[in-house]
Amino acid sequence: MMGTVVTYERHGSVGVIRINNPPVNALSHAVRHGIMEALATASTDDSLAVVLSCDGRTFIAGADITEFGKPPQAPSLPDLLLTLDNHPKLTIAAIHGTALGGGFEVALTCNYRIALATGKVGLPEVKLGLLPGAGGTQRTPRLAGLPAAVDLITSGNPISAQRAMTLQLVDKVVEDSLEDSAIAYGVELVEQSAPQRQASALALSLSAEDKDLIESMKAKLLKKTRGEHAPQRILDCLIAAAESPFESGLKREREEFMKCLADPQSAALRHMFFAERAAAKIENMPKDTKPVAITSVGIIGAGTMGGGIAMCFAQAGIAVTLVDMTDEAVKLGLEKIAKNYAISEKKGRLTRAQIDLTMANITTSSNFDNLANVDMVIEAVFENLEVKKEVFAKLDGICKPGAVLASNTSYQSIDEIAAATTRPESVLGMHFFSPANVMKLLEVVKGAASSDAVIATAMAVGKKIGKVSVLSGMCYGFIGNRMLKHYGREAALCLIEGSTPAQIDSAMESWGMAMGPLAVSDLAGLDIGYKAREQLTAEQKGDPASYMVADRLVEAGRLGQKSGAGYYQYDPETRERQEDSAVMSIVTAARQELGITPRELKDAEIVNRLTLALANEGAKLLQEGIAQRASDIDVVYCYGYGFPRFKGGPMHTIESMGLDIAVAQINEFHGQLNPEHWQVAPLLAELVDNGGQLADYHRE
Ligand code: T1G
Repeated sequence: MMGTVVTYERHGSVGVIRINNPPVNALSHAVRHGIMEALATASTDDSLAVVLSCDGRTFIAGADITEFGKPPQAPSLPDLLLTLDNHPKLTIAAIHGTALGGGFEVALTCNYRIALATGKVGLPEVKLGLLPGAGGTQRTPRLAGLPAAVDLITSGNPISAQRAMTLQLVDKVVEDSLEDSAIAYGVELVEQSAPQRQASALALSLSAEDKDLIESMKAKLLKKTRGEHAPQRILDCLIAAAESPFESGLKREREEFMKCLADPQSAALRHMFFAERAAAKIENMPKDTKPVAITSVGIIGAGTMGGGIAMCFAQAGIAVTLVDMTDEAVKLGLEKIAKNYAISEKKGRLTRAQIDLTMANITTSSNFDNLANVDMVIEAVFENLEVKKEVFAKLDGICKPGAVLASNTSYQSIDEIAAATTRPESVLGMHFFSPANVMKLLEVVKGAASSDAVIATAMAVGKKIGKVSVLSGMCYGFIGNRMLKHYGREAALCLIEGSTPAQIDSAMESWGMAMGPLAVSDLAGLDIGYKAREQLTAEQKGDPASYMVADRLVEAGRLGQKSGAGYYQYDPETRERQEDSAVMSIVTAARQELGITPRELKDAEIVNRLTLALANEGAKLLQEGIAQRASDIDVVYCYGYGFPRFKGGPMHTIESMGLDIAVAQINEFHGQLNPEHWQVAPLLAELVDNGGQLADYHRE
């Protein structure tokens, strides 16, 4: 009757509809169909109440995201909820794990909700560029009030069962035996002749405060979620909820939901949802590969990166030994960590108790011998190959067999570093991004000798410390920085060809980048690139037009934010960037020296050149096997380089643009600009020829 994903059974006077659709009981077509059938059975049998509960680790965690973009199959979720809302029997949702999205909308349509104390509820649709499309924007404010609904639905963050109860979104919280408690609750409610409450029947009005709140949220979200459409559509649905009867509010919600579903932003955010999960999977890794359990870690280098990395591990409850050359250096490092935590405490992100607990996980030393028994060491000393090789040779003599030895290098060869030890199979790269305690990306770099177990360990520990780990093969700059070189080159060339720092950065920021390329260079420090170029030959440095201005700025003492000026002047108080005519004088001088006559560049050309330069290089490293899959590159750029998630990353961007259009544009640039810079990646040409997709590409 109902297939295997939904069953219906009686427990005395109570009917129990149980869903079992692993891994997260998503509302697939089969589940919707099964529930509809079970409701029909319950509506005609002599049960007095009906409980909806789920097997496995969670209550329904939402609509089945894999079904979006495919032809809809009846019953739709709104059809199902209409039946549930008008069901003749008293209905109770039994919530455990995470009742999210459509799953929480099912619960909100039941007359009562009971939850395990460990349970959470939420409406995360906005994170997928969507909005609650089955009554969530209409029922939530009727139960919890408009302010709470605004927060819950525009943030998309789940709340605890207790918090939900204070908001009238959950009626009862139990510590354990959820299903039995739900059945007993049903009997109790029937005995009390409790009404079949419907959230849809509750009144909701828009007070003056609510109006002000919504207006201020509109402005705040416009700023915070620059360029994203769903948050504004959510607010429109919530206004409709307060200004119109339930049915017309529901109709408005459906219209806005369909706009979101058709919006490329949602396709990009759904791509990112699955890309993040795919990135954790290592292809061709033997199934029996066991990651080493990491309970203690040594961090070498108590500078900005070392300190940030130490915070990640300490916060995850892993014992950290922070080591530097002198006691003074580690003391300074620890003080910096304490200062960072004081800021988090001030901003209410962490409590003093949490900070003390975390700090207790960090011990410091200037003696490498204290690393003899740690499970993993991460080296974060300054970016010099010889120094790193010395450190690893020393660790080789100290660390226990089986310890994982990782380098936080951004560029250097993992193979050369590993060769400085007698155990290259234990060496790999773990490339964190600054500030390491904030940025979610971790590039795990496998060397030629790195063992499967060591790689699996780094990927697993990355998840444990709250990072999104992406595996990279070994090449100069790995995935992110190798591609960034081409992005940075085009930004520098657009400047010298006729644009200004402000135009380039605002073109990229209006397009969606968190920060424009030249402002990012100022943040990172122009001297870093300058020193790296000093190590290169003229040939390796490439076209002087792509670095002359940056060199001249450094030689003029303009190192970026750290010196108060770079491509911009920075307000010493607010750190706000201001345009500076002195920069354009340097640019003009460089143009004259290189014989370049400036021309007008459109924002569209700037955006196209920078995003295509990224994706073209991405396709090259994908075909070389440096990245396992195209979506990994998207994860790297969205979590490490401020690429807008609602664009889905550089590879998704050209895929949705159309590879044939992207290749045609690259060929056009090849004709108009420096041909060396615009050689179409062979993979892109192949995919255009054979009608293939980047998303399906797997290196043989
Ligand atoms: N649909 C399809 N697959 C899903 C899924 C979903 N909703 N949620 C998770 N998966 C898959 C996921 O891809 C992974 O697969 C496996 O389950 C485990 O997930 C009408 C429109 C529930 C908190 O946004 O936030 O309802 O990689 O690795 O870390 O209004 O999954 O193993 O092959 O993330 O324990 C709204 C999305 C949908 C929730 C569990 N719901 N899911 O986290 O496991 S839109 C969501 C999550 C909607 C209605 C609208 C998390 C989780 P694989 P996982 P986890």
